[in-house]
Amino acid sequence: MSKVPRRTWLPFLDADIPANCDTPAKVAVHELALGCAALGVSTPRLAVAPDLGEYYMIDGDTIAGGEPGVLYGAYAYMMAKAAGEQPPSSLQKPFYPLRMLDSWDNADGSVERGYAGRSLWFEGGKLCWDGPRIRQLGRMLASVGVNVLCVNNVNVREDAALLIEDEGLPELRKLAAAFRPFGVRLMVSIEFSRPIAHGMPTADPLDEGVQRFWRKRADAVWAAIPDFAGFLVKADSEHRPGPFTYGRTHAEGANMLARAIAPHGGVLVWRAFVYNCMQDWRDTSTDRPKAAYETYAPLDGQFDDNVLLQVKNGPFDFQVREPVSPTLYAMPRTRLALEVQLAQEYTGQQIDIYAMPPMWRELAEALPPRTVSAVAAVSNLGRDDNYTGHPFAAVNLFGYGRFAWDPHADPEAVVRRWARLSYHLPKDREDALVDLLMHSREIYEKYTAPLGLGWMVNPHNHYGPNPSGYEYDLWGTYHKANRDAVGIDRTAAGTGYLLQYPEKLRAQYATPEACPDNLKLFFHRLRYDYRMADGRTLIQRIYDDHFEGCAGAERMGETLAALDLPEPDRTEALERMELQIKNAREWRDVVNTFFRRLSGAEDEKGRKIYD
Ligand code: GCW
Repeated sequence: MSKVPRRTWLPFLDADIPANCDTPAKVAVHELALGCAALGVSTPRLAVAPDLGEYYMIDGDTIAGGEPGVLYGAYAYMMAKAAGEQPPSSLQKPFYPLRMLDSWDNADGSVERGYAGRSLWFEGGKLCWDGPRIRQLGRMLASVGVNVLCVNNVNVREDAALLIEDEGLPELRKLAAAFRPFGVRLMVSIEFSRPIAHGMPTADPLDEGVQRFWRKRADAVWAAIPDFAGFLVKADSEHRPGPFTYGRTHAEGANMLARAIAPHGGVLVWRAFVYNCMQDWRDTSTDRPKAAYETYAPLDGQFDDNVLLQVKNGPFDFQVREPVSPTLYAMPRTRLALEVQLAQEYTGQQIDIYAMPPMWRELAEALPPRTVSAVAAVSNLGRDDNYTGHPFAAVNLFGYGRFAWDPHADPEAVVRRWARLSYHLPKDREDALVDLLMHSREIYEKYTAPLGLGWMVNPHNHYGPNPSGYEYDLWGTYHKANRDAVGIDRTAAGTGYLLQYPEKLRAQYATPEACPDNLKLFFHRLRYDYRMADGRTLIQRIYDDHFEGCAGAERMGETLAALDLPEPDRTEALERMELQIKNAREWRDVVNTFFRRLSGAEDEKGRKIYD
């Protein structure tokens, strides 16, 4: 028998949704009856206007909208009431029409870069799930407007490839039916070379047999699931197969698949995460952050209309801080999707607290409006009781949905809304929790990778410090610290990466003086005695930031202990906080010792740095 699922930020919805609620409007009626009674507020009536689709409007006691608009409106109404705020009164429309969650779940039940337990819907090579838990998840996703779920890892392994084949489609169809009442459509990651597994001699996108193979597959998928969202592809990246094997471009590869699914209204999401992952560290002519732009910018205008090119927010790979990917500015004639990562691969692995909404706000401000037409987030979900490992990691799923709906929403208001819905703390404690979350990234950045220094992590698992861990490796991720200096010159005089930005953006990074401190060592190679704008030397800033970051983590521990969170969140959060503090001390001491040994520079404040 399944346990009652945790309610995360929707504690007032404390019963399962009956299986006969098979449309968003029926779910909305059920949820309003349940939630409004629990909250002691009047139950609005629904006016379904199919033309409105995802839009909704709350007017007095009526929620008008399409499907799933009325469901979004129902949650918006109840969440506002639960938070003691007014529901929105104007017509509500999402900024991005596609608000995707990409899970990196494998068919064997493991989750690549998963920090919240095993997969919620795979085990033993097959789809299988717990109904109440999936309905609770559907409720969570609909409450923040996520509308597409990619079911499997972009690294497609054998059993997952079967999802869209005759063996797998009946179960996929059932999962689609489970999420449909929540306005969530499914997507699947596919393997570019799949025709070969079916005995074909090639997967060349220009081969007619290959084109026929994919058309037939698409016909079968959409016959089983008419509202299926589309396919996601990782090609020619980290040893995945792709069009390069056949001397074809990524536009040729993507368009071939896009044409197979276009008659069904499907979208082909093609990831732009392509770089040389077999680099020789001695090779200074290759600079990994330049890779995506070099591959894709020349293809602007060549992708079909139903292709979405999905670009990670930064040019590397979800480091604590990166500049916005120049590819996002370079392709005005291509439909782009922005990819962010809720899974905290490099940002604390759902042990260390790291609230992302402030970071997404920076992104929204950096990107001109309508540069991207969709967003995707790598999921942080798993089978842990609380869905996200750390109970506070739920703020990132909640915040992501809010960001995808309205990228300009105030991040502090979003974080506060989540905190209030989840915990209902007295005002001073709520303030303390919001403050802790809002500063969590800054603190994490300081004790791990300040000043734009990425990649000092332990190889493979990516948790904990290892300053030289990736220094002589294949992945193109070097800081080149020596006894005098650290960082990479990526200006015109260096690797030339800076030249990939539009002219007016270049100036803000072009000189060490103009470049913001938090990206200085990403763009520049600086001597340890370089004077920062605040008068401190670079080496002193490295020491200070690591000491301050670690002290910040220790203070977070005190704040957390005084919050009096309800159980089991309190125990879960406190247990993880012990690990976070241990991690922060390790980072402080390892990184400071590394730089002191190299530079010979003493800490001006005489704090303990090891020999
Ligand atoms: O950096 C890498 C991650 C991989 C991931 C890859 C990607 C799914 O470490 O685990 O693979 O990014 O985004 O494709």
